[in-house]
Amino acid sequence: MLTNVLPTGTGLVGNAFLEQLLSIKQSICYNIIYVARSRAALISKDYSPLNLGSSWKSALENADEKPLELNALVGYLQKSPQKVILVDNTSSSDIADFYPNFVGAGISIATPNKKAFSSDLKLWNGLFSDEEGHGLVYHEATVGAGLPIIGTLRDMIKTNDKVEKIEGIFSGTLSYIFNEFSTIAPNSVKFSEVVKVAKSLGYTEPDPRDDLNGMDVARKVTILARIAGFEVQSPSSFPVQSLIPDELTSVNSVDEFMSRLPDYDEQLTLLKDAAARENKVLRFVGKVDFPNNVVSVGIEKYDFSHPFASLKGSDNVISIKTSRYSQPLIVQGAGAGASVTAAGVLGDVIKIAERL
Ligand code: NHO
Repeated sequence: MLTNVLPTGTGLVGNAFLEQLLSIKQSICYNIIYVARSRAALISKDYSPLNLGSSWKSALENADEKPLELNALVGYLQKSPQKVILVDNTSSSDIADFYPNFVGAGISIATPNKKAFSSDLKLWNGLFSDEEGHGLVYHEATVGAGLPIIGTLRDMIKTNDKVEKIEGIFSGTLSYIFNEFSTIAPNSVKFSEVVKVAKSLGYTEPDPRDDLNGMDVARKVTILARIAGFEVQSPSSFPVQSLIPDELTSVNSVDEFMSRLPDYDEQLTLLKDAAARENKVLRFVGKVDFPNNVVSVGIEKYDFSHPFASLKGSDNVISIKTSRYSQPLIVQGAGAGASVTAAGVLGDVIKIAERL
């Protein structure tokens, strides 16, 4: 069997994805007919596989074609003699907003791009359909990178289990920061010191406020809540605690933000010390709580014996309590990084190809 695959976006994840796709041996043959980055593309006009060896990066660097405009891309894909899978490894909102046009034209999508799934509810509602001729959409890597979270939750819903509570640590960056800041063994480390180390190790976004504002977690919680049946309008329609002091939200430079952050350590130190006196640690979590009708993102306290308290490094963890799993199902492991994220996307490509 042949499936045509179109990786779009060759950054950290896209690069790892292509390396992994080119190295797998499967009964299904994955033909790559289009590879695009922002300003250049390799396009197979006759739908024969592009000759991508180990030199695909320089071929793409030197490509003189521009990526197809999105309507033209749909037209090109509709004429493909084989079924096609669009792999969106970008963080583009324009491509995400266009997903309904792709799937409506029978084109399937695998992606780690959270935008389409965590923006307006109307966009989400236009993505999934069992109708004949509708493309399939798989997005396991939008939450927890390659960890089996979205597929597991969807299987629970399909088999008519009832989700009661989802609770988890969904940001690799904030996982690292809180695992170092609030530990079972007493420590006197300051919040700003940990943020500084995380930044120097490359664990944060270039501007750490993009992690500390809680919005990445809010997007992931929006996705999980919607799968579980909670009609969340958008990631800004429920409470999200920001870890950025109010006075520093509008500071222009990252350097100034980092140099002033220590002035605001006291509040989090008091919170950490109070938790420690109760034999608890602080963690930054997302929650979907059906009995209490609450979706939220923010700092919570957990007993030293709780699985979230012993988390290491930048691991993610999710706990799902359902009618069947009254003792919650727990999934834990590396939830950030290019290779595990790309593996999640590749797993989706394989699942789609097996269904086409
Ligand atoms: P990059 O490195 O910026 O690459 C994006 C590429 O897309 C660039 O090469 C750009 O040229 C291209 N591009 C942009 N617009 C385009 C267009 N219109 N046409 C063609 N190409 C276009 O970004 P990443 O890191 O490779 O990320 C790619 C996608 O994966 C994003 O949607 C991102 O949100 C998602 N993602 C990445 C990670 C990660 O580890 N890098 C994760 C999840 C999803 O598991 C990860 C995670 O959650 C990390 C998180 N920060 C955490 O938990 O702490």
